[in-house]
Amino acid sequence: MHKPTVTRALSRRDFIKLGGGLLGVAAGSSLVTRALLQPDKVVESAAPAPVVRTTGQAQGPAPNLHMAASDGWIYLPRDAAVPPYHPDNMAPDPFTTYIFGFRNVTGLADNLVQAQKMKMQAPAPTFSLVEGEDFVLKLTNLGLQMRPDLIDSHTLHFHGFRNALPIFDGEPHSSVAVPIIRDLTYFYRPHDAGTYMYHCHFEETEHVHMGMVGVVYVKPALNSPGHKYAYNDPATEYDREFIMFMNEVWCEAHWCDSHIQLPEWSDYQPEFWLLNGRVYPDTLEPNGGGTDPLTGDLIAPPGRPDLQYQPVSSLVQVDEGDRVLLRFVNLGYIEQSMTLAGVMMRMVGKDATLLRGRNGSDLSYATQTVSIAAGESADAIFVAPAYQGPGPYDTYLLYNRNLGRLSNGGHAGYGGQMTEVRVFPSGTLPPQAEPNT
Ligand SMILES: [Cu+2]
Repeated sequence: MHKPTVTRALSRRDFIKLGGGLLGVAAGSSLVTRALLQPDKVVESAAPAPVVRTTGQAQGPAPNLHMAASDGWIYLPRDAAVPPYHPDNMAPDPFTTYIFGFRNVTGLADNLVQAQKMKMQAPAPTFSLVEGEDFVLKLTNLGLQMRPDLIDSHTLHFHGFRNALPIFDGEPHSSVAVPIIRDLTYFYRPHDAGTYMYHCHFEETEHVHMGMVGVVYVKPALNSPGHKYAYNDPATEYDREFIMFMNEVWCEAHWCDSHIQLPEWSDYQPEFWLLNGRVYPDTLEPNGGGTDPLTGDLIAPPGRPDLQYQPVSSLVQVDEGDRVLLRFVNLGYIEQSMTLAGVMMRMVGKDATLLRGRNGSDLSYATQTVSIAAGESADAIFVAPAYQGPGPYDTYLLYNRNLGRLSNGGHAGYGGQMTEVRVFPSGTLPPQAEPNT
């Protein structure tokens, strides 16, 4: 089809329209192709403030959250040996396993941010947004300490989030990524409550498996002081919430990255099945102590220096009668099914979508098992059963019902994706301030 030829130069407004990574989409129009053939005009049009800048320059909006991307070391049980890949002979004591990852460095001085190179955590930090409230996130790429030969960029892709502009999507194939020692500020305006996930999208088969994965959730506008909901539906009210983030570790791939080798991804065969970055029984250990303001480094959980970079406990502690929201996210590569033995859960949301029909019909359902494929999320609420005693609490198991995934490295004994739900007598626990506490 013939279109009239447009010869005018690219205006500043046209350039802003292009700025969202729409170059590929728009490239078919004669306006764009002709304008791009006039490079001096394009340069002249580059008036908007640059969003990419070097670390430390004080400009642009103050971020709600500042994330750093780099590499690091974590701990998986040493006695679950997978020779020669686990424990990794390059790992500094007490760690065993090389990762790529993220850290929350919000508010840290620039020198402390830089000092977090090779101190990333697994999984990446959970963060939340509020429906209708703008959110600004700065991502700084610190480079990979163990692999100076790799000049990999990183991105932060908010999986399932509807972006107006690809430049904020962290999907580098149609937009931009963050090179080493640079940072990029992403902007979000969340409209839809629910449980999402995020990951680096740069060379994603590798970067996702190496640990650049985490949970982000959007709180609904219905929330008010003293009342928390999963969605804008009174039936989704809860008292306590726990994130259950699932992925795997294939030791050979992690070893290859620390030893400057290339894994063959079609051989994918993980040996460790992680819940919030740890395997049972470490899943029951307490949370880490947050960020040390003097060094910017993570404070290890009490008595467990080896879990310094796996700060999230999966232990579910609740009072009888509590309404408990479990936010399941699977960002491994294999479908999982998690069973809460003896307690019925109600699935209220799937993939950040309330299970309710357009005509208002209730599509939620009761189950003891949540099946969740890679890249999916699920929101399940259970009511903690009455405390029966004796003992300080009753214990229920939450575990992967594929029993082959309840061992570490294929060795004898329990391991993998398992944790406990402990039900205390009414009035025992203080109100919950943060998830997984
Ligand atoms: Cu990356």
